[in-house]
Amino acid sequence: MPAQEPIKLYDSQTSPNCHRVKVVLEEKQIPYELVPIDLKKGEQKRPDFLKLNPYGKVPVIIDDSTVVYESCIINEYLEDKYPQRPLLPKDPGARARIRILIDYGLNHFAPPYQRLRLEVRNKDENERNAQVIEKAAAELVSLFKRLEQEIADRPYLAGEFSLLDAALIPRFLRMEQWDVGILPNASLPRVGKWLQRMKERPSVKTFLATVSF
Ligand SMILES: N[C@@H](CCC(=O)N[C@@H](CS)C(=O)NCC(=O)O)C(=O)O
Repeated sequence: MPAQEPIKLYDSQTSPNCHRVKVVLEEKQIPYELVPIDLKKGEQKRPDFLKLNPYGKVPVIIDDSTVVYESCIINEYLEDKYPQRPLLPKDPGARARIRILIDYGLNHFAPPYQRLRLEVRNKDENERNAQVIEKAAAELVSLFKRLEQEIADRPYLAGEFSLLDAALIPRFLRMEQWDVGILPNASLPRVGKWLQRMKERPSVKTFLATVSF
C-alpha cells in the first residue's frame, strides 16, 4: 500500500477554529501539513480558496481527494475515518451527550463570548466598556456551571478525553488569557482543574504558544 499523503490543513496560526482541529490531528497522531492562510490579506476569500470552502473561512482539510470544512465537522470526519485513539465512546447515547455539550459549549456560549471578544480584542484598554465586559463575563461563568456539574470527579468533560474537550479548549484558553474574572474563578474549581490538565496534554501544548487574542 502506498504511504498515505499527509492531510493538508488550511490554517491560520491564531485561529481557535483551526486549533480545535489541530488538537484532534495531534491526539490521533495523523500526519498533516499546514497550509498557512493569511486572513488579514483576505486569502480566504480568493476564488481558489472559495472552491474549497464557499464560506471563505479556515479551517479546511484535504484528505486525499476529500475536502472538509467547519471545524467540528472536520473533527467528526477524522474520528470516522481514523478510528485509532478514539475520541468518541461507542455507546450512541454517550456520543449524543457529547454532541449536545459541544453544541452547548460553542453555540450557547457564543453571544456573550463574542461580546466579550469584541471589547477585549478590538479596543484599547482605556476604550473598553467595563459594564459590557462584566455582564458578559458573569453570563459566561453562569453558563459554565453546567460544565462544572458535568465534570463531577472525572478528569475530562465527558470522562475520558473526547471531541468535547478538543472542541472547547481553544476558547477557554483565550478566556483565561483575557483575564476578566472568568478563569480562574472560585465558583468553577473543576473547570479550572480541567483547564490546567488540558494545558499539560501534548496535543494542546504543541500550539499553546500560538494562542492569542
Ligand atoms: N464555524 C466555522 C467558523 C470558521 C471561522 O470563523 N474561521 C475564522 C478564523 S477563526 C475565519 O476564517 N475568519 C475569516 C473570515 O471570516 O473572513 C468553523 O467552526 O470552522
